[in-house]
Amino acid sequence: MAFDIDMIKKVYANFGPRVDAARKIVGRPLTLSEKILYAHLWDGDPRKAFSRGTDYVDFAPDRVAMQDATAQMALLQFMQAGRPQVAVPSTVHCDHLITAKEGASVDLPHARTESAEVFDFLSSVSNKYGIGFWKPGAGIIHQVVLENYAFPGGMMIGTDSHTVNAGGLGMVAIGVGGADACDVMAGLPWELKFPKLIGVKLTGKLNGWTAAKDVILKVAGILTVKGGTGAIVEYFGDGAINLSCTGKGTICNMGAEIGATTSTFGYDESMERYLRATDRSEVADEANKIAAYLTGDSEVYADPEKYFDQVIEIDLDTLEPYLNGPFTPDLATPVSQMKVEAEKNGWPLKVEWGLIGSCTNSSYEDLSRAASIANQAIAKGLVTKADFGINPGSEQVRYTADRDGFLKTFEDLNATIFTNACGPCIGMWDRTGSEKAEKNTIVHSFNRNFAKRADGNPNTFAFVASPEMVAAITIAGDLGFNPLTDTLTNDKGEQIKLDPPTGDELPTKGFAVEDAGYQAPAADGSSVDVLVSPTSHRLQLLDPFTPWEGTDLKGLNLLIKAKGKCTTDHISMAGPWLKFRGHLDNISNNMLIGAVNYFNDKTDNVKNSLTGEYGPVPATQRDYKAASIGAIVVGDENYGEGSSREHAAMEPRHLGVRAVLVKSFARIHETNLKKQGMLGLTFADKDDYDKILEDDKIDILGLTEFAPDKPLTLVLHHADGSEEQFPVNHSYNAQQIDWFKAGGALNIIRAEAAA
Ligand code: MIC
Ligand code: SF4
Repeated sequence: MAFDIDMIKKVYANFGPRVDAARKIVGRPLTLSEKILYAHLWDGDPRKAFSRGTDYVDFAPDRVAMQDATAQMALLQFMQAGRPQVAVPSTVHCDHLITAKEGASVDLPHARTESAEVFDFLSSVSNKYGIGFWKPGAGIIHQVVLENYAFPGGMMIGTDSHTVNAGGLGMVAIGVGGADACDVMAGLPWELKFPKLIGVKLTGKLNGWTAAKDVILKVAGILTVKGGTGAIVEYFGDGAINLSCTGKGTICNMGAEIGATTSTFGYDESMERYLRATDRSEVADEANKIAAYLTGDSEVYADPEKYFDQVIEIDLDTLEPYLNGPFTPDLATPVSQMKVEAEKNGWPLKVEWGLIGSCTNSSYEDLSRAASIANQAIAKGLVTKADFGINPGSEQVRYTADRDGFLKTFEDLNATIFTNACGPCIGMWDRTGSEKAEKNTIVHSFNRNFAKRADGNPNTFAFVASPEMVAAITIAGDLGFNPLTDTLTNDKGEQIKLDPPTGDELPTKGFAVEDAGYQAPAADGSSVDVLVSPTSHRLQLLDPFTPWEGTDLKGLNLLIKAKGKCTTDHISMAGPWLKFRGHLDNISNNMLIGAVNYFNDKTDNVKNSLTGEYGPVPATQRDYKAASIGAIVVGDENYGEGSSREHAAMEPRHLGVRAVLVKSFARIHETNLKKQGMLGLTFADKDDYDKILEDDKIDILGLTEFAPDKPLTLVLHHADGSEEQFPVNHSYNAQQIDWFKAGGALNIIRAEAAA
């Protein structure tokens, strides 16, 4: 599984000189984020200062990570790029395609059979192109990356929005679509708008029931799901140093939920301890040599207002534990006020399930602290009132937690130990009874809680909390339970108060594992065959998208005007659809089925302008495609928030949608649209959203002079014969305009490889 020490040494050899050069050019002390960015410029040594939030910059990431659900599309694209091997160290992790039902011993073998075709494909492509392959059961990508590959000061991209988790080990790690990963693996630069910077100063020390999770639950409450857009969040201060490395990972992980490009922490002793505990003393020794470069300059942290675009301060001494939800991760309620809030809002107080796991909170420390609560419950004669499920983050965590008795403790409380995988976090949860769509409450230690996310039931109210709080609330079976003040009645009728959690940051006896689940690629993969059956339902080789026809787009149909929240889960649902992630045509049957139609408040029900009848979104669009009529999708704020899945961009592209026009975009989704040759536009005046009517025919003008910073024009031909027109903005730079013209970025790479 070898982390690449030579690569790390090379990064570190350049790091100091490049940071010194950047400091001179920028003419002031630097934040950590800036140091990492300037040390990873595609052109090598820094030559100019970049403006944050404006300049597009080419970077050279050190690594690529992909998970099974997105790797399929990333690698199908890579196969078209015409390269014999990946250009940077890359890994694939099988974690999303494993349904949680009975428990790991039954579920894992079942998944291996059910998704054998996909796992075999990923394993053989990895083998062929020099990619490390982590088998199903090895663990969740971000936990495995933190344990094996992340390193202070490094830059990584990954085809999953929670790639940002590696900020816990001082990286700038960023979630991207598969097409971006494909570029970097093909040896091309990776482009990003130079981010803005949000500084979060942490003071004090966590205590009592408060956990690292509560820091980010609080930050999410302050910044909301859009507040981090276009920014790196950099944490610093004494409070940061007092957090464990995996706790820092938790905080960075959920930076995805505030839309942040990524989050990071400066190198410190907690990271050194973690590196040594995970068998990477060599990396720690190297990092120690340049430690001063692996954190922000002291002047920056002494006067943060001067250097960050925004500064937030959180005192860990007084931070309360939070429960965030339902239906959005930024609705933050202190545990002490939950009872009142839930009663006021009609959120069901009875808790049906408590789930611990996900890439956010499945570390050894997390399990140990939750187990300390479970242990008390057993010792004090309490049982869980709700069902209880645990997904360990990796085989190494699972094996060690088993050795140290935590899993037995959970099982003694009737918990089900699910596979080391995403499971319920991504709707891969065969929850008994969820089809009845009953109103119910669950609590979990995951990061996302959009409607239907965990179990497909729109009436499941999901609340996000720390693992120890999830354990306590699962035992109480009551969302309003506040373990800081409330008591529970045990089997003898006594009133029991739970003591605050205790736990170990790292296993005192060290980590252990028998088989971590890693498969190294062939040294020479040229003779490895990658087979994709033409009759497969799960995999389909890609056909290139057609280039732009060279004219303005006229007479487009309005496919849907989406109302309110439209996340990637609404555009391309996960759960049962995950199995089609390698088959573009089949997965396109879920296109926008979760989006709410502005004109009738229904999901998956739009007017077909050819027949006048209402029908499902994908079928309607297939009709337009068959009739060679282009279409446009209109959306609200933060359209495409959530996941990095590029299917949300490729499906509309595949089915003939020509443009997506919204009030605002989430970053990864906007890039994904551009990469696939789609037009992603924003209303110059957000009120123009109201002008779009159901029967409109729409023109997009100005494409023959498509240029950076030059708005396009939208013309609405209303059904009553009247017309309206208004400007629409775009953020395409010259290169992205080339992607649009070529019909997608991959068409350009392919042409270059063939030349
Ligand atoms: C998620 O948490 O939504 C996912 C599933 O991990 C996605 C990636 C995907 O859609 O496959 C993400 O966050 O990027
Ligand atoms: Fe997996 Fe959930 Fe993490 Fe996404 S957020 S990588 S689905 S555990």
